[in-house]
Amino acid sequence: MRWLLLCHALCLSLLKASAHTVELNNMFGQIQSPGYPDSYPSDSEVTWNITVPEGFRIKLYFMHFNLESSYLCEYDYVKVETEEQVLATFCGRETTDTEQTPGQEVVFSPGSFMSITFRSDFSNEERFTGFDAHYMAVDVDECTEREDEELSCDHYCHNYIGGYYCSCRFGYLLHTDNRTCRVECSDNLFTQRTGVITSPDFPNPYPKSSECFYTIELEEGFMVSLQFEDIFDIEDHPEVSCPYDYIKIKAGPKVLGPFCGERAPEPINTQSHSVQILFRSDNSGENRGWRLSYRATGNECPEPEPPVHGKIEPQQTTYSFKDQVLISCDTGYKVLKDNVEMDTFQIECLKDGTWSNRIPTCKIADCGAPAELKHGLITFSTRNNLTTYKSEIQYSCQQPYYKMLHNITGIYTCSAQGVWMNEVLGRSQPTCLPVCGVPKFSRKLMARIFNGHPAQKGTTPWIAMLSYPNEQPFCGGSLLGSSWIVTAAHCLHQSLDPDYPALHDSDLLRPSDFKIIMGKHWRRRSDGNEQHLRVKRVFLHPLYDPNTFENDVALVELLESAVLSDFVMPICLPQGPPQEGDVVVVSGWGKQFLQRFPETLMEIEIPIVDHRTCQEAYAPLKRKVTRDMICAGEKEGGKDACAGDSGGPMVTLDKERGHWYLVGTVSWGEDCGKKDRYGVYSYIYHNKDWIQRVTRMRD
Ligand code: 4AZ
Repeated sequence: MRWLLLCHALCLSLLKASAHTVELNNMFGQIQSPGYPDSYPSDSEVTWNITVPEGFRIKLYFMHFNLESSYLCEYDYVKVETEEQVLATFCGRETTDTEQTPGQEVVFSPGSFMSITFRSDFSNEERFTGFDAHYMAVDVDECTEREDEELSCDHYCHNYIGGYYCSCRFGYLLHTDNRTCRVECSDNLFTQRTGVITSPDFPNPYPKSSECFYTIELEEGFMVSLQFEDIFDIEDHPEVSCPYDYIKIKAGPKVLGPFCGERAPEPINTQSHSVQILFRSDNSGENRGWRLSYRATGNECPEPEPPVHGKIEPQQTTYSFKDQVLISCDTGYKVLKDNVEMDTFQIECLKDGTWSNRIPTCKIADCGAPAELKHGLITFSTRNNLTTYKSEIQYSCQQPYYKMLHNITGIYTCSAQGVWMNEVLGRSQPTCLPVCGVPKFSRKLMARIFNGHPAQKGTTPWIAMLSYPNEQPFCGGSLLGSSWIVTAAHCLHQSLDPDYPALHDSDLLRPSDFKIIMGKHWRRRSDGNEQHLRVKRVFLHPLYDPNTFENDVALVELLESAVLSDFVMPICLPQGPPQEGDVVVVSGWGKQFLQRFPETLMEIEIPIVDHRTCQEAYAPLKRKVTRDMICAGEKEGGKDACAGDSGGPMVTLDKERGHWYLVGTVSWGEDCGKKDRYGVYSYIYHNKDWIQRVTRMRD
């Protein structure tokens, strides 16, 4: 008893001293009642504090359980708890007191901490063997088990052993809370005059933890008005004004809002051209957001009055700041602004409600005075010589000496663009070309006369006299156009040594060595119709041969054009070869029989001679008649050209076209008017291309 008493006092103090706490940090372990598997002592208290890492919980189960049984486990017990709550209290024996023993029950801690306390009271009537329990850390699947919505992932949850993490849908960013998904929405600039702005994802719930900035920035002078439309749903609080999510509007110095809830703000006229909108959301809530349309308006300008003969586009009922209108005029009219003509003119409504410019007027298109036409004249078809839109003028050439190239009408109309227009030539001018080969005075058909006969004045207006400055005539020629003379090359190449007539430049007549006289009839006298013309340049045919007289043709360019008249008119160039037997007229002031020169221009009418016949006639004399030569004359002789006639015209009438044309120029022959000796002429048709190239004359 002494021992017992002693023990009672000592053991109690000892046991009280054994009321201790064991800290456990392992991932698993075993805990047993004191003395296990022997019976546990009375008055004993042991606490095991098990701590496992965050993200784990503790699983506890019993392999053996044998404690004193009591009502509500008042005496001996095993209590399982966390810092906040008791998870289970066990006592009794597994065989008899199954109600309060753990049996197969497994206890889980909600968090990473579990405290197990074993306690025995002062008396044990029987022998109890205590308990044997095991614990282990088990993973928490935060993704499925988390009840606290405040802490769950906003979009996607990924569990791993000992923890979890969140991720976001495409287009979202994980907030620094590692849980909510926010959006990047701070760079929204609106510069158009109208637009619609919505919360992100509208009308789906807007993202959490986001701060969105929207800027409407227009030019000064505009005023932005805002109107919320459709759904308005921003997380609200019944007592506090917009504590979570809100929209705030800053316009100039004014700040409007915060706005939240389900009632949209009334339309707002900001009176400012620059508006900032802030939309903020916190990390919770599922609200659908908002949509607002904005419109920028400015001061109105008065309706512009279209000018007479003009219009204004676009036509609107009102015009306000920055609106532009285009002023254009009816066809045939031009916009006239500050004395400058243009097609259109644009004006703009300014911020003070005035137009940027006065409205211009419409002025009828004016083609101005038509350009003068050389050798032509202009007649106006409209009264008062009008040159405005639709006015008509008629160009005509000085008849009968000139005619219009291409035989066009010459009617020009003033176009809407203000230029004179012809239906064929467009805006280019007509050209007046000299009429050729139709003399005013037609020759009377003469009865056959011996030799030549004097020409009637004016019947050969194309004939040119080549004369030295001392008025001594030396050759003939023919007028082409108004500034060219065609003659014989040998007229301009006067070799000092007739036996070796090589082509030396020094043997060529220079322009100042001779002159051209047009309108000549009398050989030595003047009748007032002559024109003395100076020479500009001389062109010998490049294949002219002074030995054979091949290509005996030359062109003389006049320094001043001939004035066409009843007595001065060019000859036409041939359209084709003449026919054998065609009668040609040869004219000149050359020698007559008995070495006498005539008083006036003389002419003969002779037939073209077959080339072969001519060649044969000259064969005995060893003179070659080549393809560039053409012969004329009568077999029996008589009518012929002679010295001084060289270069002069041999012409015939083109009956089809009704004009005279140049067949040849007088070139050479054996003596003059001899039987079986024909006159040889430089064949113009053969060298027509060269003539047209040099003179730049067209057909
Ligand atoms: C000459 O000496 C010349 N019978 C011109 C023509 C004829 C003869 C001589 C043709 O210019």
